[in-house]
Amino acid sequence: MNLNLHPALQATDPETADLIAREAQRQRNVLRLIPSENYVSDAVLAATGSCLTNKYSEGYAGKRYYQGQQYIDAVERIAIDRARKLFGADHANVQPYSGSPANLAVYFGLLNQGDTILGMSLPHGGHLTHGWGVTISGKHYNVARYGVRQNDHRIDLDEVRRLAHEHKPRLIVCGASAYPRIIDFAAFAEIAREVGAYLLADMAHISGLVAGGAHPSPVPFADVVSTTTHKTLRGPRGGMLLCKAEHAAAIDRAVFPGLQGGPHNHTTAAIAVALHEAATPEFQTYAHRIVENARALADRLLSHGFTLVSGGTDNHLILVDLNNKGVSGKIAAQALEGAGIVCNANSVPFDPRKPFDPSGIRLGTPALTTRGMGPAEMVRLADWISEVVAAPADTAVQTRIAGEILDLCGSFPAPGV
Ligand code: DSN
Repeated sequence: MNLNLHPALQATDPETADLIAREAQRQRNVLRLIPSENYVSDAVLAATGSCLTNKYSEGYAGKRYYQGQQYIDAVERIAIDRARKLFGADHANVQPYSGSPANLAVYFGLLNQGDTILGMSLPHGGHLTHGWGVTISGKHYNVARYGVRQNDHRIDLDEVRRLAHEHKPRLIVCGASAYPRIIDFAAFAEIAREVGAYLLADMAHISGLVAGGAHPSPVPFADVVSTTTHKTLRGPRGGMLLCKAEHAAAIDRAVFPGLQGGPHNHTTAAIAVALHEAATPEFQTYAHRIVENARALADRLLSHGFTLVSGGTDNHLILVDLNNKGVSGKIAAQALEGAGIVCNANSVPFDPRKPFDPSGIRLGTPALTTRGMGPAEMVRLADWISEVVAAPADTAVQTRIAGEILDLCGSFPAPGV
């Protein structure tokens, strides 16, 4: 929390201030395992809470519809330069409000309504905006979907190729929200080339790993790469698009004026700060530690008899299939929260249960790694998870473990809270 602002907040609106303070306390005192969440640095938080929120600046640097852009233009240019340099991209747009609008801008910029998209199925790990039926991407475009193989839960590239040749998509989407393995972006690019499709790589979950050299980059292979800025990249809530030079004008036009009005300049500044942090050697170490921790957690969960989708992990997340434990994802997630372990219930591939109470839970290590936890803490965490899942109705166990976790959290301070 920005300590300079807090007294004013307290004085003006004690009710909201109290809720923020309680949320900060919650974030301090529990183990946060939702793989799309993190703790930003005090510097990122300060930029997010800055006076840049007061400024309107529709347009792009040097071509705005409002006066008074001396500093805003410079901030946006810095963010763009840092994004291009960090990821080796021809062009960057840092204005998307988040990942969903970023993906929508790609479809709006490169496709016509009714064109065909080939995307990863949501229950197999894809994202809603990759063509799922209830979203604009599923309603305004013709969608074909690929998934993972039943025997090893890896993306079935033979199926992707077969579907691409059958449906002749104008655009193929790769990237996922719940896929624990390395994605072969070069193979996707080859398939896209074979059928004359654009390739969009959504690296929202892994962009911090890519920046830190802990996952191969999609940037050399994809026409456009989308990302949020707040997951493993550890920036503010926001989005970015990176693309080849030939798509730059179409992508910029699609973001503004196509889909959005004024960019959120406080977010742009915080993205610039996060990109500065992500370019440091410390961040490289951080990215590799995220993966090391996920592997340690996965190994210990396996030793407790848990079934992991694909058998383990190569990245920041683990998908646990609880069918052999006789407990649903929702019940397990609620029991774990009672013990101070916060994760989310998640569908597993070929899930026999419904999405609102699916068979799995999704665990990720980015936030715990930011706190400085390592493999030893992951072992303790897996032991606690096993104990809670074995007796999800046992509130005494949950209370005892919540106390042990409170002690542990005291030794690993979290930035910003
Ligand atoms: N909602 C995000 C997640 O939790 O994975 C994806 O955008």
